[in-house]
Amino acid sequence: MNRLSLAHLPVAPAVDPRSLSVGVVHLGLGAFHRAHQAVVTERAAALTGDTRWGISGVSQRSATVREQLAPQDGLYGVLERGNGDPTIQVIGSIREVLTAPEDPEAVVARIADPAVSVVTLTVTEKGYRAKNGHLDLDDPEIQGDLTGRPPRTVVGQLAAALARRDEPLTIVSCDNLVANGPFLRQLVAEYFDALGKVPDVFEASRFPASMVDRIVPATTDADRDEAARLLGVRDEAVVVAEPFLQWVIEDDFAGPRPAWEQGGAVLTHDVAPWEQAKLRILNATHSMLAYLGALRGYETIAEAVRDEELAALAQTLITDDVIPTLTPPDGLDLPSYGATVLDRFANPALKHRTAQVAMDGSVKLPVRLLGTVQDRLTAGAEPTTLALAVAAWMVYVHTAPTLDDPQAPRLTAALSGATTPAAIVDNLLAVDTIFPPALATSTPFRDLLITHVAALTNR
Ligand code: CS2
Repeated sequence: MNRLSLAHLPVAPAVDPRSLSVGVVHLGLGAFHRAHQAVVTERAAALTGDTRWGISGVSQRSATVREQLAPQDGLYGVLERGNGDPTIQVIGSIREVLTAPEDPEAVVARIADPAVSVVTLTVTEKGYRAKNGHLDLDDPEIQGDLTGRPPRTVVGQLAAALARRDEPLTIVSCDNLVANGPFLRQLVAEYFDALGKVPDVFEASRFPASMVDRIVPATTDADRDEAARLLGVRDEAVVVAEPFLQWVIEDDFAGPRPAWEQGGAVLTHDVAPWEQAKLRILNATHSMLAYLGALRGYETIAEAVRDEELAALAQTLITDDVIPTLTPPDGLDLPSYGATVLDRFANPALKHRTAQVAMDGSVKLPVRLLGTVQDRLTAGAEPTTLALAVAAWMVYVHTAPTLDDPQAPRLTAALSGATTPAAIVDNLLAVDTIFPPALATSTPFRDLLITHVAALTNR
């Protein structure tokens, strides 16, 4: 069977890829970007006829993504799995693939290119290399970048490129972090502080916040076979997604940008209420279902949320513990949003693995759960179900045969010799890169955690 490419194109993308020049650099060329920003960017180009916004995608790790996309001229399918039969659409907005570890200089040069005015990022929580809310200056890769070598970290890449630019840049974080844009700006500022020089262009550059939402499970061989069946050609770069897609972006740009609003994004002056609602409702519930579901032996989120007891707990988390901490963004009804989220999780065709959502808990928990716990405690409330979610993570960390987490060594060390619920809770609460002092020393929180850990380990 032929491989998808410009020469073997069963369905044309919305825009002729050959007409696009590179105007956006995307850092973190994983499945999520391909199913999200790349789709919105292409739709915008199709509707406006503006051909300046082809994407240069940067893979931060292995060459796998390049091996998948380059032989396909950057083309790939988005396999949408909703209620009915799956559908597939070929996307052509990615015009170049760079692999950072192989050619770090090319990444800096591309971001510094005057034709590029926007950088977007999906590098996951750990890609920011922060510790306790600041750039981790003890991180060996950050230290390496600060010596002036071709940068290997995201913050290093952005800083090196900004230092070379004459025109300001807009950098749009699309990761699940609180105030992601301002946070990234602060990390880049801390990097420049450590260097002892700030380029002029930094002040005028912009770091809008953005909220992204689409469930994109890791692609499997079965998905690739399905894509081949639907397309009649092999697509090694296919990604799977649910029909739902949302992108809310703070309208704060330093220069030209794609007309993303034409592609379905919402441009607004205040992203914070959207972002808080999404992180605290969707991502928090996702993590809770991942840990509780994995502990019950469920492979997928859909199986977990179809367990009546777990579905009821997810609902209680949203209604009792999360919604009271939120201010709804204009036009969003929080209870119905919560209901939609649980419906989306129940999509059996997605096969989103609990193990995938469970990974990197040490960097996800603070963003999704711990801020809400803190708010409830401050309000004098008992965050019972939030504590259950955190306890489920604790038991998962304690029992998982292998731990996929940037802090795995520290977590394993913290738990060595801990056998009682109180010891498990106390040893993990003492991990100060996860739990801020106010939570680590909260008696009501600790008591709830011990009760839940005891119940979960008894099952
Ligand atoms: C998930 C998210 O893997 C995870 O931790 O909670 O990737 C989630 O699927 C997306 O944020 C949905 O927009």
